[in-house]
Amino acid sequence: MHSVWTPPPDRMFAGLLSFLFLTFLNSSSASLPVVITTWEFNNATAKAWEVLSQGSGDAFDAIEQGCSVCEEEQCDRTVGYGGSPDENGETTLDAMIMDGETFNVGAVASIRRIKSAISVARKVLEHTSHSILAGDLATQFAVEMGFKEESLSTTESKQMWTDWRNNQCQPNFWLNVSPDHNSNCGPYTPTHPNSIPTKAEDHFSRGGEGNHDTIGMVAIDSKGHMVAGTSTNGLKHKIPGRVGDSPIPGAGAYVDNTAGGAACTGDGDVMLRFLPSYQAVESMRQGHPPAEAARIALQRIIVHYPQFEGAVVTVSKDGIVGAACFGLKSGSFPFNVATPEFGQVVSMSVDCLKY
Ligand code: SD4
Repeated sequence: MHSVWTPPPDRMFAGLLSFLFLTFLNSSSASLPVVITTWEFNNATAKAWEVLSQGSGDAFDAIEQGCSVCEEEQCDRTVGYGGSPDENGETTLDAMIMDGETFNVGAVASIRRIKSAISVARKVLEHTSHSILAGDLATQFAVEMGFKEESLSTTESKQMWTDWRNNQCQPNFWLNVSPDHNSNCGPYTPTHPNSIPTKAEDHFSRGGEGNHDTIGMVAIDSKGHMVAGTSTNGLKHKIPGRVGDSPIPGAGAYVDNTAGGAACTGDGDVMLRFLPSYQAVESMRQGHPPAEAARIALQRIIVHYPQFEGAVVTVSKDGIVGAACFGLKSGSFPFNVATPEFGQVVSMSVDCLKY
């Protein structure tokens, strides 16, 4: 068990935390290293912090080992094996790692039967000239790199899938098909698309409650080298073959040593159309503070998709952190930060933007 500090529900501490947070957000620089993680994945952030502060100190190792903790713990069942079964009942994984110095990216999309998606992504970065490998052929690559091929299903994920089948395959992500996808399972055939969907109303919630919590992480080592990473099993009941934002550079995460880094969580099908992580990094480059950069990235989405649900975490090259969210049912977005000032993992939260 890692030593993780989480604030007691006591008002004084909550006040102190907000004060620290605001001070931190408004300060012009912070000391390094720094790690920031989407959601409250304390053990994953603690592992990354341990690597940065006491281990190799390497940002790649911090991201890989931090995200791996979530893959092993099946964080919220939305990271790693045994979660988000697709329409065939299979769990597939998306993951990415990006180097803020070289802009090199390694990613796997819809990888099958391999648990350690983030580690395979790192192998893509380190042992190939490509950026993204997908599906069964990504599995083949992983096996060649020494990873074990095994089922990602669990009793729980099989039950989730059975319940969904027994509920006439509701909810699902189909549109303009016959038989009516709102009350029937497939197979489907296409019908004339009366109107091409542009606003994806309630798109994300179609996957049902709890369809969130991808891990996205950005780390800066003590020399200012930045690395970002993501790992997810995507959305519950996704159509097999679906790839979300997480393995797409600029969408799920983006990082540039000369500006900053960002990582996203939420409705990936919508987010990847706007490259919010890239947008946030570019806003930081133009001088916007990290929290504002996160807000700008989301505002670009919500003017078109007011039903959107998602969040962004940001960190400038100087180690100042920020975050923003929109549309989350809870009204706020928890995330983790570790810095030398805090000396450990701190859980923070930001209220979601109002439309
Ligand atoms: C996806 N963005 O695959 C991921 C899901 C997610 O928080 O982030 N959930 O669309």
